[in-house]
Amino acid sequence: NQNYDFKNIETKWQNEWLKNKLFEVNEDSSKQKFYCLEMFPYPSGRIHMGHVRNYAIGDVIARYKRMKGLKVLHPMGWDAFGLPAENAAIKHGVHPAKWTYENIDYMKNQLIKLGLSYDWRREVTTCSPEYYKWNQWIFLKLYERGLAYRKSSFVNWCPSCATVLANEQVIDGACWRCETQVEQKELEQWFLKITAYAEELLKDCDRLTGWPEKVLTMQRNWIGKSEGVEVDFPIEGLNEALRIFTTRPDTIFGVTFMCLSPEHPLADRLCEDKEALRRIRQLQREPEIKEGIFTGKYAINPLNGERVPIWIANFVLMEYGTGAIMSVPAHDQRDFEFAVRYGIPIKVVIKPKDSELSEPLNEAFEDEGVMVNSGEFSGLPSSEGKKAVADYIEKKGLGKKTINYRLRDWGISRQRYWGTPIPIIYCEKCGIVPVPEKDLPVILPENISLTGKGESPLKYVEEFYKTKCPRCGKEARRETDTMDTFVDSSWYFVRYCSLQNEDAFHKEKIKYWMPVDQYIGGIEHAVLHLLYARFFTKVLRDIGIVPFDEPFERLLTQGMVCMESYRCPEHDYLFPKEVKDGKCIHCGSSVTVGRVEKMSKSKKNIIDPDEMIEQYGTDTVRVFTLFAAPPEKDLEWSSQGVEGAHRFLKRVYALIFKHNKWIREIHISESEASSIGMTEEGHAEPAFYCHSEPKRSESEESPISPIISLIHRTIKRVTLDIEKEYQFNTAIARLMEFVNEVYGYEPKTEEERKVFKFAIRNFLILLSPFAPHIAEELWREIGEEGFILNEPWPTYDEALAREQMIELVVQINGKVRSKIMIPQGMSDEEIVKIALDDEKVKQWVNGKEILKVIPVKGKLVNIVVAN
Ligand code: ANZ
Ligand code: ZN
Repeated sequence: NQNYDFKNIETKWQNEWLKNKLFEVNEDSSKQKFYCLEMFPYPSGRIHMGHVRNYAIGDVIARYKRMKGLKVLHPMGWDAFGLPAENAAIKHGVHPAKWTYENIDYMKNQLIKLGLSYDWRREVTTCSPEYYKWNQWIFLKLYERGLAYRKSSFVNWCPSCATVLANEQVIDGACWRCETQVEQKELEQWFLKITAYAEELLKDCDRLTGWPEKVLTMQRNWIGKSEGVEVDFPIEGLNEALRIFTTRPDTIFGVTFMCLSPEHPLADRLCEDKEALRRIRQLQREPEIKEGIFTGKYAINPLNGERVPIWIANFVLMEYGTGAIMSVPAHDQRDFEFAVRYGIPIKVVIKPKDSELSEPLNEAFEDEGVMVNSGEFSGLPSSEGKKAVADYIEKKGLGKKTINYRLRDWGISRQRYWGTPIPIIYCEKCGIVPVPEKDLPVILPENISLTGKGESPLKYVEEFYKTKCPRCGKEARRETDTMDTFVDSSWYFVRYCSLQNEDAFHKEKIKYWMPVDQYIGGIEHAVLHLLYARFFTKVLRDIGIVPFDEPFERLLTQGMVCMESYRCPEHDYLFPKEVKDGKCIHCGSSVTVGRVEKMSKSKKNIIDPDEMIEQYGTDTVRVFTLFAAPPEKDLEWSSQGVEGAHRFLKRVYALIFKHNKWIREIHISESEASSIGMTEEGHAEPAFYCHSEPKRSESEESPISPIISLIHRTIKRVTLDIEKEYQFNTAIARLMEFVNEVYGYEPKTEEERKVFKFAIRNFLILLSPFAPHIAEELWREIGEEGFILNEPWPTYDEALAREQMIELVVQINGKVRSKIMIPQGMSDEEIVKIALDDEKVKQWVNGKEILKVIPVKGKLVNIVVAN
């Protein structure tokens, strides 16, 4: 077919690939492996452009590594438990399971239509009992080791989602999903002791050299190690002390009040105003406005014997340190604001090294300085003072040095239906009894009525909760909460190592495939998912399942897919389709164009992948998303860009069809192959070429054919662009350049034809990871057999790939002042930079003002300087 019929081509090859099991992979100990993983999607209904981008990046890497000769594991699955399924059930009356599995069906088909090279035999669906059984198994292992425990605590509660949120899921005091203000609620909950691994999780950040620095910084801050001291402040009139945690013992002489968290066990005893206490407990934590109540009681500063009032304040967290603090308003901004608000004295005990503080202070002085008003410690620099005071406190038995982590244990209980049942039974006689391993999985019952109220739906399903105690056999009750779905995604990458019907923890296979060599996903998971996955990996290591410490060698966080939004005065936000020539298609009003930002349903600045594929084909969509920006940068959607990508592929198609008839007929012999730097099969092959010394010198004498040099250069550039930080955008630009250069070329002699065939053949291989369907189609068109994915990645000859050099002439005020050798084809911008950086040019300019710089045709730069 002379026309680029992408629809037929794409369906045809997708079917062929599946039929021929092209993407199925098994272990092969004689070969090096490469595990390429993209974050699995939540089956929300449809794939969006963010997915397309994520998976296209992964697919190029997987295909490239495979062509480089590695065994590539490239799996996909579904993060299938979660709230939206339940909400859909409440809203539309469909069962969460039905909703979820239908979405999976639809989305799987979309992924296949994107030409993604997944081994579907490994598909993971977290809501299936075969999968969540292992969530339960891991939970039991954690329980055995004391790493899963139950406690009553205040939890973040989203009244709108009617569920508990992990601290990680609360952003600026609001629910990460629906942005409702989060409240505090007391609940019995199951916790996983991630804090037991805090130090290792922190330390191993240093080993993750293949991770973006900003993700590591977020993880380190999240773990939040801080070194300080715990100090006991005796409470006046009570035979008890108030233990506080501070990182600034050097400020202890400046304490003017103490603060307890509203949840502190002493709060009830110290505070008589129960109503005020009740009120403060409802308040938001980590608040904008600091609120407090004075208890009427005093504590004694153990260092100077001063009496300081005890307050209860909403900014003190029960979960951090000891839940109580010594407040030093002169040197802590939060304390300062609180003191100003409530008229508490402010006492300076640190002053700047070389100046005085003017009092009263306008704000806290938080920097290092010199201790003053601090008894025998006065005069010490505060950094030394920290240590000196801490040592003194320890020596006098007033407290001890401690390390605190901001990281808190992971509360996993959710009052939800669509999740993994927690495998625990409560018996009146035996207490908490874990479900025996042999009884796993504890199956989520299908018959359920969902109300969306804050209680676990399973509480009302008698056939579920009614059970026998595994220990004494008496009537008992099952736990009716389910697990946070982040449990599911904390180990799914291990499950992919074996096939669906195989052992979930197949040690040999895990040893072969793990760790993941390249993980690709969104930056939004920088702390939540990525920290939990690291935690689980360490737990699985300690259980003896996985023989390594870290799950993800390299991490790529891809940028967002962005687009401008459109707004009509009548119809509010409009989909791009609803705008024609700047007008709303419904009412004709002019639309306002909003700024370029992340595609989102609420702003309607979205492009549906299905529609794009329908209109332009998958290869175009892939090439556009990969070409428009480097993977880690944000990408702006542009219809001209998509048109451009499409035009490029049409041009490739036309190029091949201009030559396919004769190309098919040509055979290249071994000796001919070596003279153009390739093997008989047509691959560029430096080894072969380099070993035949005489031929090298021959070809160095005669000028190299520009086509040979072009293809070697293209192979080199594309390969290096992929190897170096996956710069697919420039790699594709090279391929476009190649097509431009050869488009009008007509090989005449037999020799030229052979060279040209060689070039075209290699070009198609280079194109194939980006646009696999058209590459496969054209591969057959030029008479090749087999799948292009099974071809080895071409290598290049350094000598042949060398740039053609030209002389760049630099004139200053009309006189030639320097001549510089540069590669041909540089842009004006590049030659200007080279010219201005040249030593000779600098000498001639000699600090004079440059009035004008005029680049000419890539080979001359005129500089005009003031005299
Ligand atoms: C006295 C002091 C004086 C403090 C000063 C700071 C500056 P990081 O670095 O995050 O560990 N703090 C301790 N426990 C707290 C809690 N449960 N809720 C809220 N704040 C708490 O912070 C440690 C500091 O945070 C501690 O040191 C304490 O205030 C406060 F000039 O003690 B500091
Ligand atoms: Zn029992």
